[in-house]
Amino acid sequence: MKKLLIFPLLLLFLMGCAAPSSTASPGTSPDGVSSATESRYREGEVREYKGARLDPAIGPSDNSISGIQHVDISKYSLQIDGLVDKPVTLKYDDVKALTSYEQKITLNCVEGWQATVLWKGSLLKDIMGLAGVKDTANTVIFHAVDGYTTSLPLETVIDRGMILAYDANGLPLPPEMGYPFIVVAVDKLGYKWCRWVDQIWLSDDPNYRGYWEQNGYDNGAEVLKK
Ligand SMILES: Nc1nc2c(c(=O)[nH]1)N[C@H]1C(S)=C(S)[C@@H](COP(=O)(O)O)O[C@H]1N2
Ligand SMILES: [Mo]
Repeated sequence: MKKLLIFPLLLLFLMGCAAPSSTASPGTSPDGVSSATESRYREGEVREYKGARLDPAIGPSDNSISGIQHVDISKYSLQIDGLVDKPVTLKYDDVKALTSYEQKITLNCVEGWQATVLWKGSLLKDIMGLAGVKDTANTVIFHAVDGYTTSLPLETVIDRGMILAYDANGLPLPPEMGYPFIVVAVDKLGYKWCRWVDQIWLSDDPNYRGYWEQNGYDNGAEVLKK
């Protein structure tokens, strides 16, 4: 991961040195976007929102526990279960049928990269509401098709208006970023952004530890404000 980051940076630095200062270096476009970043934008991807630049929805490298997952949407379903009145099983279109919200939010990975992306999706509150959340629930546990899990306090999910996103920068979420769904865990570190989510489990265990949390990562995972 670190090596992968250093190489393009070094390349850019060298190209910057070689180019005359009056013209853009060959590695950057006129607005200063590196060619390495440029190549990660997909065709038709929105690159700007209200005057601010958006990063490519596909990150600089994949760091998933079992590689990129390719979900067959005809076989896919999302289960809402645990401390609910009635467990429900939703198809992709059931989630998309709910009121949609757009949020420009930055994903911060502990490895040092970040991506500001325009996400679009349905409120987790609305999705969980379809099953009816019991009063005893205080923790939301996300499970994904690769066996990954992570959790968030129910209150935080609701107070921050967190969405389950299906679009990124105006296009359906790419497999790399969790198609069909990613949790947009506002102000939480990257490992709370569960991708390829296929189950939302309501729990009363605030000490539940997901995959990286069991491996020593902080369960709070707040992004420190500069
Ligand atoms: N299902 C699943 N979701 C996941 C992960 C994973 O391995 N599996 N990795 C997490 C981590 S550590 C980060 S930073 C973000 C973005 O992962 P990336 O660095 O592989 O792009 O996805 C998160 N969600
Ligand atoms: Mo991460």
